[in-house]
Amino acid sequence: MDESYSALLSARARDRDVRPSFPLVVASALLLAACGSASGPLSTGNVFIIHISSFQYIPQDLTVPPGATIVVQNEDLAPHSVTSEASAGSFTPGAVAGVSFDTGEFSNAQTIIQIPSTAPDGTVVPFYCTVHKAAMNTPGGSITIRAPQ
Ligand SMILES: [Cu+2]
Repeated sequence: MDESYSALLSARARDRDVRPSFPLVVASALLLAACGSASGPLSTGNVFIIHISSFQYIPQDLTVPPGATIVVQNEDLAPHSVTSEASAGSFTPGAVAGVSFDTGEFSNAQTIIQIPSTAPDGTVVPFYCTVHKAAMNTPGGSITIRAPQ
């Protein structure tokens, strides 16, 4: 399951003209969640959404558990990305505590960020847009990883 899904994401990254519809992405994410077993990283309720609209990340700061799936929906015709950085405002791709992600540039479409199930509790990963950097209306945001208490 995980391998085929990774292959799907890789294929999508290679061919940017092929973009599944939003319902397909959500259905895929929910299907993955439903497939999560005791040994899997996903469980029901682990799907979150970041919208990008009018050059703003909504929400700007999001808290998720380890193993979360984050659907990123860019509603702008302009291309944006959600790209992790080691420190907020550096506008350089990077990782915090081994956690990194990068949607790549995409417009008017959806893609997925997968937070590792091994992501350390309390990790705060800043992110930015590789296309617009400080020119975004929200120049960045953050994903905080918080294990369920
Ligand atoms: Cu942007």
